[in-house]
Amino acid sequence: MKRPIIYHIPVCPFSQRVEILLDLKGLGDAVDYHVVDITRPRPAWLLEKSRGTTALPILETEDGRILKESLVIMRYVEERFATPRIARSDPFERAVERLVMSREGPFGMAGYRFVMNRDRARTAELRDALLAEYAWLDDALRHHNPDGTWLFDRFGLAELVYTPLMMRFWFLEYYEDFTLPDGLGFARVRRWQEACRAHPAAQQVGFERIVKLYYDYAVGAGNGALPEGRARSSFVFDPDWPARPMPPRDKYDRIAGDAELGLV
Ligand code: GAZ
Repeated sequence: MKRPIIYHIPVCPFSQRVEILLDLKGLGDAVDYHVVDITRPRPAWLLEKSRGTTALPILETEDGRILKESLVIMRYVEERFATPRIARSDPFERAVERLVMSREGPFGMAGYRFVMNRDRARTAELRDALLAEYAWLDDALRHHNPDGTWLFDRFGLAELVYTPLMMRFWFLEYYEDFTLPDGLGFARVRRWQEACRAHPAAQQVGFERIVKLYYDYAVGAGNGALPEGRARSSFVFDPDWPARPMPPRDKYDRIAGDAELGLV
């Protein structure tokens, strides 16, 4: 039987959202996955499907129609494979879920700007900008479910939108020594983050893989771009990440070469 195809980049947080959603529905193999190498130019056949844009994931339906944007693809999956339902069914709760999800863009951007920065004079400001996003989430979680773990009674849509980003932010723990401050303003979101990262439906990637693959982001090169002095991206498929050493953490002082990173 033909299935929808998701074209994606390994460790891309946006396609992990769709993987988690299908896993929660017990439909892990309802779509096929096609992996795209971000370190090479996009093939012409793929650019034709996307009509020229390069961001992934994109979903292709069985009859060849194309959808872009992870949140749009998630909603398509939720409506097309409607049971079990993952979104809240109560209209007010559904609205709260959407409100919480509406901050995923600024949240993701704040973490990525922080990890990519190499100017020590800007570190405190970028850290505070990310903490402001966490504080907003803490307030929302405390308001809607002060004593629980999730936004409502289980790992749902809001959780699966943020979890891939919170897992990527392991790179901040490693490269920036970033952790949520102790104390009240972050206790609720810390509990949520820990439970989200540990959820069985979200184990497609782990700490070591993220820290190794995102080394280039930590030295300021995003989306498969090559940092200065390097011939190979930290996102290459070969040598694969388990065979490589843990990268150096001194991102402000220098950029490690291909050999040191185990890329040759
Ligand atoms: N809004 C889209 C969605 O699907 O939700 C975002 C998709 C996206 O950015 N995909 C990336 C991509 O295909 C891979 S994952 N890039 C290659 C290209 O040619 O565009 C996240 C960020 C960020 C930078 C990178 C990423 C990331 O901000 O992990 O913010 C959240 C890329 C500077």
